[in-house]
Amino acid sequence: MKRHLPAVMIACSALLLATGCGSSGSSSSTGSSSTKATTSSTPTSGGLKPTTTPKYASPPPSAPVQNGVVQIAYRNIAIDPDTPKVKVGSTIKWTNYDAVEHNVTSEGGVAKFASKNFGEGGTYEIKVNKPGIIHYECTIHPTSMNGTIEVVK
Ligand SMILES: [Cu+2]
Repeated sequence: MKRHLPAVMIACSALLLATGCGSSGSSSSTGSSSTKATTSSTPTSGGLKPTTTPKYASPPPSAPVQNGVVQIAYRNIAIDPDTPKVKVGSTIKWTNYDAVEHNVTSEGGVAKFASKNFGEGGTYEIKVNKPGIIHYECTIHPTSMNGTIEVVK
């Protein structure tokens, strides 16, 4: 099922990106007014830039292997750290430090999970029991909030 789909995945991501951008950029619905500029400040006008597609960066080979409870911060519509390398059996714990809601939703790999949307001060945690790569994102802000967890034995 995942053998022959790169083109589809790209198209799909681009779609996600386009709709995500459109809705969050032009809406005037709730709060979140000026807190979004940080990462990639306004391109031209259309905003259909392939460079902002979620990339799921990988941890550098030299990254230390963490274990126990590994903390990840959701801050400024970004993930920190976004590419931790952890030992099997670790607990990953996300905390939201933003005034807007986020979620943690797996997008492929050795674990499957999906949190609810949670607001400032909210947390979500999972335990990783299988070695391999996990990709996840906040489905509300997928272009700037996508991350990778590498689980090693
Ligand atoms: Cu988010």
